[in-house]
Amino acid sequence: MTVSTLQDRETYNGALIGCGFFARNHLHAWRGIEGANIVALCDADEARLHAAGREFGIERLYTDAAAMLHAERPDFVDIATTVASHRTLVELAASHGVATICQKPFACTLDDARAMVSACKDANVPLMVHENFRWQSAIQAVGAALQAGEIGTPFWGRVSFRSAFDVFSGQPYLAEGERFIVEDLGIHVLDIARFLFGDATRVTASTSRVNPGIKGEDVATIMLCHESGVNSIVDCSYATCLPHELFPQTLIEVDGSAGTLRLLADYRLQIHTRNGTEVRDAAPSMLPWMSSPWHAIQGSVLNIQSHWIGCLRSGREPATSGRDNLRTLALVEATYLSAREGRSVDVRELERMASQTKVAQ
Ligand code: NAD
Ligand code: 89V
Repeated sequence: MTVSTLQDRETYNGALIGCGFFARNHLHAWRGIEGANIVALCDADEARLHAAGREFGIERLYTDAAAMLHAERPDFVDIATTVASHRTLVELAASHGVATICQKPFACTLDDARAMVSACKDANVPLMVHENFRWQSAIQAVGAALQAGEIGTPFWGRVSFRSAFDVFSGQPYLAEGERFIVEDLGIHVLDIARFLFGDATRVTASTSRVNPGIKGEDVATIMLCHESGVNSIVDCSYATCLPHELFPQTLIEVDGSAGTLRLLADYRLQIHTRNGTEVRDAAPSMLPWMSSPWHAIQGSVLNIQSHWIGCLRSGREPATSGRDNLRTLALVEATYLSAREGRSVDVRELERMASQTKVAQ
């Protein structure tokens, strides 16, 4: 179904592929979004498929995505599988003319990602990457304050995620890949930096592994030069044991020409100007299906999926469209290249290269 034939509908029928750890959040959120109706589920693993069908009262269940798209002809498909299957599934959806949401990391390589964007463009179907972190209430509040010019023109920023939370029990595959924190979590933090400060042209990074029980890196420090003139630091760690575990909070510092902004622990947003200091509560809400500490992420899932329905209705391109996400993926790739070769990376040059460098496992 093309962008224009999807506009101005009351209800959109969706089908979800991948009923694993994170998909429950998608399904809970869809239930709360007016105009969204998930009619069918697919998972190659029958036990997971049937468990999700029972929990969410969805009866049309498939172990094969092509069979589901052929039989159901949904208005959109929500792909919540891990990255290895993304290109095949997005291209499958495009070949059926179905509007597509794809979880992050969008693709294994920049070339794959470009092919997926092209497939959806050629089929004239909308494509959104489920890049949800920028949709957290606190991150949106930071974006709104900067947009409103509350601290003047930003010139420096830091976007920081430091934790020792055990993500491996829920997502064991995270311990097994050659790459870990940049491709899984850094991708969100880099996307937040783009959301706040615009596209970056130069990346200088270093990475390391502290936890001996995993294969990939779990610490990354990244310096970005943005087109806007802002210089920012993106830092992330899953090896940081704090007296107050902050998972999954992202802390933010921005210095501007007329003041400073700080997103502090526990979602306190501090704005300081020559008129004084104000601290606002930017905490996410807690709906019955949400649970701490995940509620900030769960709220962002609700927000991004509501945005998707709004975009289908209006014909607008989603903020985190496939096209937009190519720029976030380029920063992931630039980070690994910079850390590996011990040099700064020109992002535009990297984008120009027909690169087969791996973005993700
Ligand atoms: P998971 O392994 O728990 O679930 C994936 C499911 O997809 C499995 O049940 C698997 O059987 C199924 N699957 C895989 N390929 C399939 C195919 N071709 N057809 C049908 N079913 C298929 O993974 P997860 O932890 O739920 O993660 C899924 C995605 O969500 C990942 O890309 C991950 O990075 C992302 N994620 C995002 C967030 C976030 O906040 N944005 C949080 C956690 C995970
Ligand atoms: O958002 C994610 O992709 C997750 C987590 C927040 C646990 O890192 O993997």
